[in-house]
Amino acid sequence: MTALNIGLIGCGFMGRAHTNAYKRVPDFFPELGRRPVLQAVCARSEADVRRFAGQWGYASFETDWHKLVARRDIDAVDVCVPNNLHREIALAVAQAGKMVLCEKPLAMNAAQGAEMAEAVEKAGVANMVWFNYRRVPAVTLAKHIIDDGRLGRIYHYRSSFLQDWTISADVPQGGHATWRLDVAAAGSGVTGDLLAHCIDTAIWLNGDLRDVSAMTETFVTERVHAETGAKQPVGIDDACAFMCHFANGSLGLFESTRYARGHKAAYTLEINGAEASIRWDLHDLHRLEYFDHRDRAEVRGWRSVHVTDNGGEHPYMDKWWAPDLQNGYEHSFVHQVADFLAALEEGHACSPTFRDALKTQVACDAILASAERRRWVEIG
Ligand code: SOE
Repeated sequence: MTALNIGLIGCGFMGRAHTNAYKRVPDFFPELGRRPVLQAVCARSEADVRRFAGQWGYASFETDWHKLVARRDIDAVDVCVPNNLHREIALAVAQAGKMVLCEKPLAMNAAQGAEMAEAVEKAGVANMVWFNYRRVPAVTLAKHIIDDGRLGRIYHYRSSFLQDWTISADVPQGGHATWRLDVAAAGSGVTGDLLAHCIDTAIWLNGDLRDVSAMTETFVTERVHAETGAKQPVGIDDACAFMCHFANGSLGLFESTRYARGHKAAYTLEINGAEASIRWDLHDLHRLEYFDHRDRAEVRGWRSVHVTDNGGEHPYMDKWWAPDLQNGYEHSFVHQVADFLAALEEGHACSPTFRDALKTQVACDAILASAERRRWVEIG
């Protein structure tokens, strides 16, 4: 196995999720010719990065990302920092001729995303964005079912991502764990953070969006900034709902909020076709619900497919345990790394590339513009 030396920038929640994936892949996908090696991790705080490197097994650490990008012993850079740093780092990585794996959303806005997509394409470097939910086996199975044409003509796509962690006005904006509330670091609120997941999956399963009509709300309009200690206006959207037309003629309905009391990460999707429907819920991520109108009437009804068959019927599951033994959230990242490595070997791109993820970024910009202007916005 050839080594693929990883340089990770950022050691928060996603740094852990991605590192776990790099570590698991060689054990569970031994047929792959490339093996991720935890070569270096970078974060601004020396104490934090030293602890992270020791705990997760990185060979070395840096406190300046420029140094990590310049190192000759790094093949691929994983960008796991707040959104406002994605562009600058990704451009530098591309210029250094290295592979780049970027946390979602791709950028702060579509203009930045377009610049990043052009940069990696010009440099000819492998690139990918971490929209991990595509690689939950039940969601991948949904893709196979749709591509087989089993739903028939698709009429409706419905999706939501609900949370409740920012209801208290005491939650600060900015800083280590709460940069997602600071518009200068995040670019937007739930639109870029949560709806971006829903949109990426929707485009993958159901094709491009044609136009959008959206509303957003900011329920808490001032919060203390964790870095300055001062109370500052909140610039992000706390909630966003939008409807859209897809290019295939179906109608879409999407909702996301951090104010749905009782919900922590309630990502759901449902697709209704002329012949069959499917639905999926992150709370029960190993199940795909399926209804087929062609079934005999006596037995017709929603069935809950436990996506655990390991005989090749259910995506990725032949790599894991035994039928009926399910997997979870972290496996979606393992699968994404495995697909990236397989694509490298086979000499093709691994979706979502920066170019693919730019479509989601364009949709997010259109959604925010529509909410601001209170009218439909076409997606170019
Ligand atoms: C926000 O709470 C968050 O962690 C997102 O940033 C992730 O992308 C999502 O998968 C779970 O929720």
